[in-house]
Amino acid sequence: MSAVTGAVRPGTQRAGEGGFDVERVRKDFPILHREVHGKPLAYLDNAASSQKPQQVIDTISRFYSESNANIHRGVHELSQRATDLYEDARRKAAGLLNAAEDREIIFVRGTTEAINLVAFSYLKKHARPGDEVLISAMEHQSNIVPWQIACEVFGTRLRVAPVNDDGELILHEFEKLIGPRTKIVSVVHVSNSIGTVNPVREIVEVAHRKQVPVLIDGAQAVPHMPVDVRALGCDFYAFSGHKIFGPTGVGVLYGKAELLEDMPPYQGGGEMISVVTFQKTHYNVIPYKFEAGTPNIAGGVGLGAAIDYLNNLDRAAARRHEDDLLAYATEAVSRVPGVRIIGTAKEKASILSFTLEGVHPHDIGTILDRDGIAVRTGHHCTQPLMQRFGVPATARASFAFYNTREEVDRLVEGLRKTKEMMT
Ligand code: 7TS
Repeated sequence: MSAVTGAVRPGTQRAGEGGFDVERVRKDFPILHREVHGKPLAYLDNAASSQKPQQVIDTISRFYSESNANIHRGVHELSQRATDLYEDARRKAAGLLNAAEDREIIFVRGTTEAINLVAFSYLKKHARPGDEVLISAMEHQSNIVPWQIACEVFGTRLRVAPVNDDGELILHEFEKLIGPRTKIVSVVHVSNSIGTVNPVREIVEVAHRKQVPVLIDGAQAVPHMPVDVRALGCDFYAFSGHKIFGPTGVGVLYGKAELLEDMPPYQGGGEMISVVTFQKTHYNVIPYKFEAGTPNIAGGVGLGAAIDYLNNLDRAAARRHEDDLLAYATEAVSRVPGVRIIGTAKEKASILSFTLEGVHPHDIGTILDRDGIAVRTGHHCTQPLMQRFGVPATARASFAFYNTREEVDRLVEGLRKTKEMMT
C-alpha cells in the first residue's frame, strides 16, 4: 500500500489543536468537501459510521480492477494474489490489536457478528442451564440481544452490572455479580451513546481472578485509541471496519488461540471444513473454522488499507485533537440554554450526547441537517441506558480526528437556532 499522503507524522505537523494538522488530514477524505442542502457538510455522526480516505477507496477499486478472484481455492495467479492481499489484511489486523498470532484474527461482518459468534459458539461448548452471562447497563443492543437469544437456547441467564449517574460502570457491583455460575463477561470498551471509556484492563483482571473469560466490544474504541489485546489480557475483542475508516460489511473478532481452537464452528459451509463425508465432517483449523463461505474479500483488503492509514497517522496527536474537540464542544454545548449533557464520565472518548429542553431530539437532527450538520438522534441502540437516564432519546455528536472546532461552532449555532424555533 502506498504511503498515506495527508496523514500527519511526527515532525511534519503544523501547529493546530493538539499539534494535529487537521486541514491536511481532511484532504484525504473526499466526502468531507461536499455540500449538503447547499451548506458545507459537518459530519458529526462518526460513531455510527466514519468516512473513508481516498487511500481506502482506491485500494478497493484497484482490487476489483486488478486482483479480483475467490480466495484460498485457486491455483491460478489471481486467486493467489487475492488470497495474499486478504491474508495481508489479517496480518495487519493482528498487528493493529497486537495479537500474538494471525490465526487469532477471524474476519466477520462486523462487531455484531463477532459477538453472535462468541455467544453461540462459546456458550454451546461451556454453558449449562442455570449458568450466567454478565454484561453492563451501557451495552449496545449488539452486546445484549445475541446473549439473550443464546440464553434462550442454552438455558443461561443474563446478569447486568449497573452504571452510576455519570454513566460509569460501578466496578464493585460488577465484581459482586461475577459468581461461580458466570461463564463469560462481555462489556463495551467505549460507550457508543455516551462516550464512557471503561477500565477494561481492570475489568479483565477482576473477571480473570474468578477464571471468567472476557469479551470486549471495541466498536467505538479502535477508532479513537490504540488497543493492545495482550496488554489488556482480554480473551475476545471485536470491532467493525466501517467505524475505523474502512468499508462496511467486514470486521474482526480477536480470540485467544486456545479458546478458539476449543470452540465449535458457528456456521457451516465452504472453507470451514477439512474433510466432508455424509457420515462426518472434519473442521478446518482456526481462523478458517469460523469463516464459512466466500468472505467479503474486497472489504478485508479495504480494511487492511484503513489499518495502514491509521498506522501512518500520529495517533497520539489525533487523540489529543479529538479530546480537544470533546472538551470544546462539551463546554460550548452546555452553555446553550436548556441543554442537559447525558454521560459525564471522567474518561470519555469524543462522543457527546445531550437533550434540549422542550425539543424532541428528532427535531434537533432535522433542523441541523438543513444546515449541513449530520448528528444522530434517537436511543442509539442503547435503550436500557436511555431508561437509566430517564430519557427516551438524545442527540449525539460524535467526532473523528478530521472534525474541526469550526464544525463545533456550527453545531452550537444550530442548537441555539433550534431552541429559538421550537420553544
Ligand atoms: N457495539 C457498539 C459499541 C457499537 O457502537 C455498535 C454500532 C455495534 C456494537 C454494532 O456494530 P456493527 O458494525 O456490527 O453494526 N454503533 C452504532 C451507533 O452508535 N450508531 O449506529 C451504529
